[in-house]
Amino acid sequence: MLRRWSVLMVILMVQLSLQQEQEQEDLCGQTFLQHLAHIMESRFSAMDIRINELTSALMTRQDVHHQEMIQKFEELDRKFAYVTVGGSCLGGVIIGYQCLMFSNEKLTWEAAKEACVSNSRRLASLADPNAVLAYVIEKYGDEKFWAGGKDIGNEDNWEWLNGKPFDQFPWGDIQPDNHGGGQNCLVVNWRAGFDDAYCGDKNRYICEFDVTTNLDS
Ligand SMILES: [Ca+2]
Ligand SMILES: [Ca+2]
Repeated sequence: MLRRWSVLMVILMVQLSLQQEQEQEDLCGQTFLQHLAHIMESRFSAMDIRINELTSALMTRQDVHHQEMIQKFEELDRKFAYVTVGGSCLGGVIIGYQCLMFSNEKLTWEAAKEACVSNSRRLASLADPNAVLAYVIEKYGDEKFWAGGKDIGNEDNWEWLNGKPFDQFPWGDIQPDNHGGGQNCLVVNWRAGFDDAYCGDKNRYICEFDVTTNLDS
C-alpha cells in the first residue's frame, strides 16, 4: 500500500513540474510576441513617414512640371494663331510669339489702353520683355513706349493686364522706384531699360494683337 502511494506521489510531482515548464514557455512566447509587435509597429511608423515625404516631393515636382507644360501650351497656342493667319501678323511685328503693334501717337497710359481695345487689341502684356526692349532700342532709339504692366491701387504688386504676375522682371537700374510716390505704369525704354512711370505722362504705346478677335470679326 505504501509503495502504491509513493508511486502516485512521484507521478503527481512529475506532472506539476511539467505544468510549470509549460507555463514558463507560454510566458516567454508572449514576451517575444509583444517585442515583435513593438518592432513591427515602429517599422510601419517609419514607413508611413517616408511614404508621406515621398508623396509630398512627388506632388511638388508635379506642380512644377504642370506649370512648365502650361507655358509650353500657351506658346504653342500663340504660335498656332500666327500660322492660322499665315504668319503675317497683319502688319505688326512678331516678338516672343506675340503679334505687337507700335503706335506713332502719344497718349496717357489709360488712353493708350482704351485705344488698343478699340482696335481689337490690348495694351501689350509682354511675353518676352527683353526681346521687345531690344527691338524698340534698335528701331526707335530712345523713344519710350507704354506696355500693359501696372501696380495701380496695389503698390509694388506688379501685374500684366492679362492677369499674370511679373515674374523675375528685368527692371532697369534702381527701378521700380515709385518716384514721387505715384509711378504705377510700365514704360519700355527709359534709359534703355524698364521703368515705372507716371501714368499721366504721354508716350507711344505697344498693342498686343488679338488674333482670335480679328479672325472672328
Ligand atoms: Ca508704383
Ligand atoms: Ca521710376
